[in-house]
Amino acid sequence: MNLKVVLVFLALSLITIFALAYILLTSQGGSSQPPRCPSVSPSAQPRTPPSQSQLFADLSPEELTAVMSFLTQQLGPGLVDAAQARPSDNCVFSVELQLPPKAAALAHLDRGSPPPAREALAIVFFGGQPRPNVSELVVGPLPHPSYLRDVTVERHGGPLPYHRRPMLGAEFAQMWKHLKEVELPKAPVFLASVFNYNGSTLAPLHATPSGLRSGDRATWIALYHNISGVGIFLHPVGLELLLDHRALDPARWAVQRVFYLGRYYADLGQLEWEFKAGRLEVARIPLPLPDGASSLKSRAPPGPLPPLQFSPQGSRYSVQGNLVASSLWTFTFGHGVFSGMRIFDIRFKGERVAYEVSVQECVSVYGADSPKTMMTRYLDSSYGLGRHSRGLVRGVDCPYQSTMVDIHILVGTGAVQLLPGAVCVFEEAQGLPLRRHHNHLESYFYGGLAGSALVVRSVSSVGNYDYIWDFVLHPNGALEGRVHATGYINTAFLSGGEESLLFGNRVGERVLGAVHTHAFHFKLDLDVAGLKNWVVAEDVVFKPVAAPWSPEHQLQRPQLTRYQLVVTRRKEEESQSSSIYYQNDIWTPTMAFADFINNETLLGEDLVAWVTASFLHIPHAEDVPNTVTLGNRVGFLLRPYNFFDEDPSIFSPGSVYFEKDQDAGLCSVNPVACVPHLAACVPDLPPFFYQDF
Ligand SMILES: [Cu+2]
Repeated sequence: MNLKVVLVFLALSLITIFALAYILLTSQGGSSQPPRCPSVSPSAQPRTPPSQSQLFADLSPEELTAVMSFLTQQLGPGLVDAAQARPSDNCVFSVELQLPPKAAALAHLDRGSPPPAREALAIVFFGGQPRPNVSELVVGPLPHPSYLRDVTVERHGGPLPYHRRPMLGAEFAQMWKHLKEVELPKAPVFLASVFNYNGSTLAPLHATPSGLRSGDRATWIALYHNISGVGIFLHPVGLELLLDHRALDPARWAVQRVFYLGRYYADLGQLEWEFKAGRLEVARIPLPLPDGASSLKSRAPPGPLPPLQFSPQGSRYSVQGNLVASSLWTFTFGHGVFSGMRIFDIRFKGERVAYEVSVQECVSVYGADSPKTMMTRYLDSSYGLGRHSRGLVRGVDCPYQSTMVDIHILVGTGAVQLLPGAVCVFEEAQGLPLRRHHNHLESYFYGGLAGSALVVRSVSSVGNYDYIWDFVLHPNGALEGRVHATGYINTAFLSGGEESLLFGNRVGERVLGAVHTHAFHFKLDLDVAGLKNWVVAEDVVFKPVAAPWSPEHQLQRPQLTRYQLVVTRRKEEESQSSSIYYQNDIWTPTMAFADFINNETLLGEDLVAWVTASFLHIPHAEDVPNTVTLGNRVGFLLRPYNFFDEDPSIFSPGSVYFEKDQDAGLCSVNPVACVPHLAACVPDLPPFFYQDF
């Protein structure tokens, strides 16, 4: 074979190799996209749930509309839409589900009795009556109301004075209108020179309660710089005004005091006069920058997304209306306009363990040296924990494959409001074994279960803060409630005096992150193995004991002791621990929670545990722009305690067990070995969609 032939042969071989490689690579490229998995994203099913969950379901848009129509017809033509109502008008403040009495609900759920009448609770402000008041009206039966019952006196021991009414959006708007149109024009030079005020660059934040004694409605209002796209909460300018807005005619409202840099003034006119005379010490505060420290816009270059979790074999739970079911748990959820998230008829493996687990209240008490902040004691149910829930963002607020559920509310306006995707349900992969053991004494085996839990979540964005409420159901029968705080901190102007740092840390040029508490109240109406429950509170003390076999030596032995715990008998009239009327009259609560506690016997009764979880928040520089959820979490955990004969998670799907001589790589031996095969398809993720603005 001569050289020419060899070269031609080599060239042909190379061409063939390249051609084969190309075909191989392109054909691999064509099939490198794995097939799509079967649909695994459970969507919320329409509201045709079994009647058991209908008992606790929030009112549908049709029911809310029917109640409004009925009230309009019954209460006469003088009714004004709450969105436009003046204090001297009559308006429907809110309509929501009236929870059924427990006895009637259980008779239906457990003994097949007819369901109790479905009813609504309407709160009506009667500002246009000779004796203005707030009335609570039960309206039923739904969906076609025919009766109306005034329950105000039976629930509150008398009429509800008008000054206790929660603030309407319309009242807040009217207060700001008064300041902008009547008060701020008294100091045009001062406001423009010191704060760059141009008519829109200041916004108000209110202290609550509004006053110092029962009957007051006088609110300290602090002004903050207001630039589009930036949270105002981190931009105090140091000016605060005390507005008396008790009069039903806004024309009679008046500013009683003005506070600026540690001094009090009669009104803004005095401040203007002293400023012009050069006698006023001022702190000139530049307008915040749209991309400054308080902005939430990303300051990182684009990069890969964080890990996703998905269910390779499809969802292990279902959501039908407000009924959630998995192989171990079933419950129904609701969303109180004021009290927020709640779940009912909670069953583990078919057996009820709790009748109701709900949020009751969310309290923050602040300290600082400015009047607005030192006055602030937020009782957020008054603003509405459910009312201020907003659409949750897939992949951030909830795992991407969560089931998003729409909520409808009617509060502060006569129209039904849709909160799209304000509740999410998902199964959480915890990245931690719930249990595991690797045995290497005498015999060799491994057993474990990946930690996962069924979660229902909503987030209340009440002003500056966002509270993430979770009820978490674990495969070992444990029930957890938890809340994380995030969002903007509330700040005060840093006066510069040394004393101001007694109340927190400096978090901006002239900004004090004010110290405050967060306290959350939960209601736990447990029905473990029936209605009759016992409270057995146990703690452990270490007691010295002589070793029986060697009495001259002592050992410290842990021993159970009894422990004080506050639990009450369940009473229909003690259904809630807080009230939306406390915020504006904290001095004379109509029904104080402390009165729930008496010396009643708690053995073999239907019991409710009232749980407070709280933490102290001393804001620091890293709270800017937002407080992070990490470390700002509290809650409760209810674990089975001799209720089962063994850990029921042994029955949970997904358990792993293999022995030394087994091939753990085989799908038939170890379900986790199936994952590479199962995950060889692309999860069928729903498109990203958000509409809650
Ligand atoms: Cu805080």
